[in-house]
Amino acid sequence: MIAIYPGSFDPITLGHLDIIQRGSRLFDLVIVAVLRNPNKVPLFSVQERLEQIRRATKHLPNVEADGFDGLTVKYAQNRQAQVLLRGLRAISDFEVELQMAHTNKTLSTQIETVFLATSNEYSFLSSSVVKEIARFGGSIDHLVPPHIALDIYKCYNHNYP
Ligand code: COD
Repeated sequence: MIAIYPGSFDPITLGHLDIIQRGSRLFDLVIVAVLRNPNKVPLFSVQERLEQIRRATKHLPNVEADGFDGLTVKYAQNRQAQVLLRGLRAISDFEVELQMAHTNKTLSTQIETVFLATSNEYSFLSSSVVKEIARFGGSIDHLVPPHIALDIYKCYNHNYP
């Protein structure tokens, strides 16, 4: 069974990676799909994010990273995927995720959304939190893989704290 894990991943965090790692044990292939979103100004380009994800998941043979445009379900259909994999951190995620899952169901009845609950230690973690801490010179070593921490510090012109 093929699962798409769609998102912004700007940048990918240990919380995302936990979902990918656990998803890779459930599905034959997990495709981490980065949306090319013209409405958002990202910290990293889609190409940079794909390289970060590939490096962070190189120990997982059944995980790949790809960019996509447009509707997630269309991309899933093109990749012959049956599942959209999503992570849940809190009630606030649940409301948004449920709406997204129902919307996607109206677009394709064949594709199921599967949710994995966050691991306890990552329940507070988001890409925005990581960027905010780094912007003010705090340490993010416990939140993202080391190569991504370096990329982020570089963006904010900070040395490794
Ligand atoms: N622990 C567990 N899960 C986590 C954690 C964590 N610490 N951090 C993030 N996650 C989960 C999120 O809940 C989400 O499920 C996933 O990881 C990705 O998160 P983000 O923030 O990188 O990506 P999103 O949620 O902004 O991605 C939104 C999409 C790009 C998937 C969405 O906008 C989309 O599908 N757009 C395409 C247009 C479309 O198809 N629209 C119709 C559907 S509404």
